[in-house]
Amino acid sequence: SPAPHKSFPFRGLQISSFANRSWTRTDGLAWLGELQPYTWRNESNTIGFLKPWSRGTFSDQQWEQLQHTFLVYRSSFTRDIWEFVKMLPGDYPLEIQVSGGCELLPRNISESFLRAAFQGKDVLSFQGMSWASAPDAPPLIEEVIKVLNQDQGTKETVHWLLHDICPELVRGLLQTGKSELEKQVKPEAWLCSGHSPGPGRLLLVCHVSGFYPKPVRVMWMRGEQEEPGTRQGDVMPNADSTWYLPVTLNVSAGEAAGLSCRVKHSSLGDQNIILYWDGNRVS
Ligand code: J81
Repeated sequence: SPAPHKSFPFRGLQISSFANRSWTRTDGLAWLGELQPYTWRNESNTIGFLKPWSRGTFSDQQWEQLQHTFLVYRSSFTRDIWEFVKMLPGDYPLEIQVSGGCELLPRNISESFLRAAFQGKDVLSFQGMSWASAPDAPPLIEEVIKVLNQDQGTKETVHWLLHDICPELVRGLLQTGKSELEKQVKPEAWLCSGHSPGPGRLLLVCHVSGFYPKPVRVMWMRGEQEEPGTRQGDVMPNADSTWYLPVTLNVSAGEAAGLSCRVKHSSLGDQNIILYWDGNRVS
């Protein structure tokens, strides 16, 4: 199984839009770490497997049971929301996002969560054996919670999904998806100067690309000292499921010589990539 210090949180997401009294759709997706094994589009009655290892170690029969549970849930959820809207003040359009999942921790412990957001704000979560409102949730949520907490069957199902099914699913996926989850791809790096920030100044850019997994550390250095003005850009996806990150430093033209860019990544072991800025370059 993967190195114990690496964690692969599992997150299922549900996005439900209620445009008006008759139009609604619910889409689902799930992530294990930075990989997406499942999708569930509104148009489909089955959860789609996006990876050859998405089945994990569950049997066909276990998947059928899960599939059925989620199909019943999707239609009941939609019906429940129509009912809540009739009962409560407030109007369309409505956006409801539900996220839930689990993470395996050392010593065979696992942690699970389930929460829901209404119009983009957290409103409720599942705690222990019952539903609870989020801090600052609007008063109407208390009414929703009262109704939800009367349904013992659903509370038991949610508890079973979060505390039995989720960790078991993840344990299986860590086995079947091991090689992709543990994949390591080395970055390449190159230096450029970007658009000049002003007279007599240079924007040095250290481009780092093609690495996997996502965590990476890139620093502009003078000798052994990290330059405090180092600015991390956004980590962006390449088309081949590796990552790209630009890291910049704004310096006066006279101070560029002697600077270097250092890249640390798990695929490189202790072998950092170090590129020196050529003080004589014309760019
Ligand atoms: C307007 C503001 C809205 C705020 C956001 C709401 C967040 C919703 C959270 N609640 C739910 O997700 C539950 C919705 C469905 C649930 O209420 C039940 O209708 C549904 C069906 O239950 C009935 O059949 C069950 C057997 O199939 C049991 O017998 C149950 O007692 C009975 O009432 N429940 C389920 O489908 C259970 C599965 C829930 C899985 C949740 C995963 C996210």
